[in-house]
Amino acid sequence: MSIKQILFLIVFINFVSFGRTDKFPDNFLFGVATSAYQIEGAWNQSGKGESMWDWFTHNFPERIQDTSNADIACDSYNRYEEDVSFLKDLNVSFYRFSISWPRIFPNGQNNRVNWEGVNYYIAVFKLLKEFNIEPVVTLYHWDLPQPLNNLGGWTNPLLVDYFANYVRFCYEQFGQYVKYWITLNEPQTTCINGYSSTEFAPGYNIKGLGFYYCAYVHLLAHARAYHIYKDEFYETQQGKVSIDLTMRWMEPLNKSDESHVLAAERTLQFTMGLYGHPLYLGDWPQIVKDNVDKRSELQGYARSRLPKFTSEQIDFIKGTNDYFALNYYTSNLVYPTHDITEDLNETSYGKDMGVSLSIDSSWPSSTSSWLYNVPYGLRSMINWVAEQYDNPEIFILENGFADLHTLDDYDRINYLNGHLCHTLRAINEDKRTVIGYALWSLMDNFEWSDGYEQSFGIIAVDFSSVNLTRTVRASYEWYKNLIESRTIDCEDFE
Ligand code: PNW
Repeated sequence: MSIKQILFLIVFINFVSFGRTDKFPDNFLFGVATSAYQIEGAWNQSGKGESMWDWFTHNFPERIQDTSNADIACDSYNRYEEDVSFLKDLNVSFYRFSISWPRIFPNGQNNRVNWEGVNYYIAVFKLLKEFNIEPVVTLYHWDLPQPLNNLGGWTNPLLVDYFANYVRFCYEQFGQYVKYWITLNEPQTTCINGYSSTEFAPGYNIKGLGFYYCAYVHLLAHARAYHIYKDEFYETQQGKVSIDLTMRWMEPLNKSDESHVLAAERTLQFTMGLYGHPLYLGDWPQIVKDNVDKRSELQGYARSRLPKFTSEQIDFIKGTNDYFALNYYTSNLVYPTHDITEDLNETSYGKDMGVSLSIDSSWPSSTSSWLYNVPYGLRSMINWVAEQYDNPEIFILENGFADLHTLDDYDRINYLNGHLCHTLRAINEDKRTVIGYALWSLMDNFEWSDGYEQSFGIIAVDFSSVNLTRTVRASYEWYKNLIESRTIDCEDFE
């Protein structure tokens, strides 16, 4: 080989292996996400009522890792101008945040309006508009007014009416600013952690029932909120309405064992399918009906633990997702454990699925016990959703990584890079429609039962300082650069 040929080879190898960058489509939306309870603080300021998370953290501090609460949190209620200045600096297309129901209706009902709370959100909307940042608005991110929790919260179908009154008011007051609405955030997470475990508010461990009743009421409330928008507001406001669904990707432990493949699919149906099926195909997934009805009968229940939808309700829920709001954080391995006719003494949704979950020891961990870095799981999840529900427009509205407050957060950058590369592959190679991506989170905040121990922010918040000092992390600069260049290096993320 001549010197010339060798030189050419070196240049060529460099070009293919180091110089490769991938570009996001011009209309792909980049944003960041937060939620009211996690950042606002001001828990009883200016007329706000008590939420079930206020009640939960004040009454059961031992359920939170560091016994903390979000009474003050990032104090964004008083510091939103500073927070929005970071959004402007990042140059995001959109900001996903949530409205606190008890800040609008202190007792949960529309007989008393807290106008100071309404004006706070209007001020935020106006500031975002000034900087050309699209608001993506979650109507409910887990902070239920406590008086409604006292009535049974998300197990009480009457909640559908209260939620309807609340969302109608929000559409009236804020609708002129909003093109993307999210009715409810991640019911899967709260229905497991809050109604089948004591980990999250309200901490009602209603084994084998809470999981399904909570899903039932959430779906009816979402559909009602969707129809109200379509019937009363769409014509003038022209926005889109979705429910935000989260999922871990479920990988069979042994891919060549058919029973493992079936176990993984069954788990996807019991988690994502429990919501996706009623929304896109109508009614609960067949496997959920078969398993829960059968086990309930064998356990001697007079009626199935799975509440039934009437045919009117099935039609009412079907077709009520204008886009697919998808959150993805991590994956699990799945294997079958028992036949559903066995182990009848234990009543739980886990037993109804007949599976167990584990993880692959090669998956890099985060500092959070449940969060492993599995980027291909996001691509698999996007493809599963697209195949099951006929290619909906997918908007990734949460994805992020936990660490212990480090400023040089290269593990986070690595996580985000991998997940964005797999998103691009889903777009370019699998031809899926993914319209945007929200990084969780703009800044460190109250991480539910982990308190302030785990940090998800690309901006660090010093919770011990008087001014709750915000400091940008390495990942902030990385994301800012990505938003500007719209390109990403995916060489290491095969
Ligand atoms: C989401 N999981 O919760 C919530 O929407 C956010 O409020 C939260 O701060 C963020 O993710 C990080 O936790 C999740 O176990 C909680 O797979 C748990 C899981 C997923 C999402």
